[in-house]
Amino acid sequence: MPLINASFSTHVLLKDRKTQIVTKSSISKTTNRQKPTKAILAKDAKSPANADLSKDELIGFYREMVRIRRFEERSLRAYQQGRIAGFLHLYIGQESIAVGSISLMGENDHVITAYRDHGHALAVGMNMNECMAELFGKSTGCSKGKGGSMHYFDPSKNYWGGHGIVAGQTPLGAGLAYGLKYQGKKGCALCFLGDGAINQGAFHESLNIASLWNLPVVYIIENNGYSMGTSQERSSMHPDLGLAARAEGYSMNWAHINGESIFDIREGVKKAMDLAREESKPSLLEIHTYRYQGHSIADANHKKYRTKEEIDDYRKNHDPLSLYREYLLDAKLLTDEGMKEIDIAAKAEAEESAKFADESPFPPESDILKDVYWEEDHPDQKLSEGRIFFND
Ligand SMILES: Cc1ncc(C[n+]2csc(CCOP(=O)(O)OP(=O)(O)O)c2C)c(N)n1
Ligand SMILES: [Mg+2]
Repeated sequence: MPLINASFSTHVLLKDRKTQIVTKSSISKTTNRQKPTKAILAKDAKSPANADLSKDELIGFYREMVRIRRFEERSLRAYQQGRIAGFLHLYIGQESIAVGSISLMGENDHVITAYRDHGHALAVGMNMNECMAELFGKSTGCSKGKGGSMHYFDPSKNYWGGHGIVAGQTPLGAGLAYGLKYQGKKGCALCFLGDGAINQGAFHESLNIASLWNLPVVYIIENNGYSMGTSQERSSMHPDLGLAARAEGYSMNWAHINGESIFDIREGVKKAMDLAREESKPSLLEIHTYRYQGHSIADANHKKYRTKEEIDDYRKNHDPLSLYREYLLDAKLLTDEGMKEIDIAAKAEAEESAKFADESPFPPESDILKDVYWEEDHPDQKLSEGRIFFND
């Protein structure tokens, strides 16, 4: 049932088991990919998932990507100013993935991800104030200041977190899909994971069950080339067909997608979502991307396991935001002036969110046992009723 692109900027999700033989060199390694030209984006823009997008929608994607980047930059500054403690995993460089994929979500589609979760949260429509306040550990945060960077959450937006255990979200992604199927709802679960999660047992158990039970789940590997301090090539057996080919073992559809092109992302993810919604079939997608910052901001060594030249090359030649900006300018969908306005507004929004977070109170000490499983075992001492999701 696979697959796949040979050229890395195109992909097909075949429904028949006719695996193409793809040579090793045909799948570009993340460190040696082809330089995306404007022509690639312009070509991708004509694909079925993108051809009918309105000008407003196209500009909207740009606005969302800029908002995420400015939010991340502002939170980095807040961390350096000592306003944020604990972990901070930034999404800079990967924005096209959250924005492109989540732009395809409908009412019955759900999303769940790992700890690098700010981009997905903003893309589903959570506001910057609640997101920044969560980083500051304030009670106005989306998880009442008790989750921090890794545990954003908003079920009202079909957003199920924010999970710190590598691959811990992958069985939950299967569970969301199972819930949809059980309730007879036509929808799907988008379950994002990093390239460092693909060898976890929980992930393989999830793929097995998803395929065996035909669950409408789309697993999306955000392959940014690195886990915590190790390159993907050093940590994962990398078969000729790339990481997504792990799906072969589970008779599951798979594909490679170029993370530098928001259009390629939408095209590939839409095919997988359609397959999930229409035929209740799972898929495994590998989107090739890059992160500019360290694993977390505490990762001071990130220039020791990769070169400065590599980082600079991505920023200069492969940045999904810059490439998309160039596309919009070339297509005369937006002017320099329009770009500036979007940027100024995003910076102001991020700045305002930092002010909001700063001025918000910390949760009271009496809240420490509120909204935790402990209450389930101590019902007489319960401080809140909690909420049961996904049960109606
Ligand atoms: C089960 C488990 N093992 C180890 C860790 C420590 N850890 C946190 S992130 C990480 C690397 C994951 O890298 P990847 O999946 O590529 O995600 P990225 O940070 O690149 O987004 C590791 C090993 C953990 N959180 N959970
Ligand atoms: Mg990674």
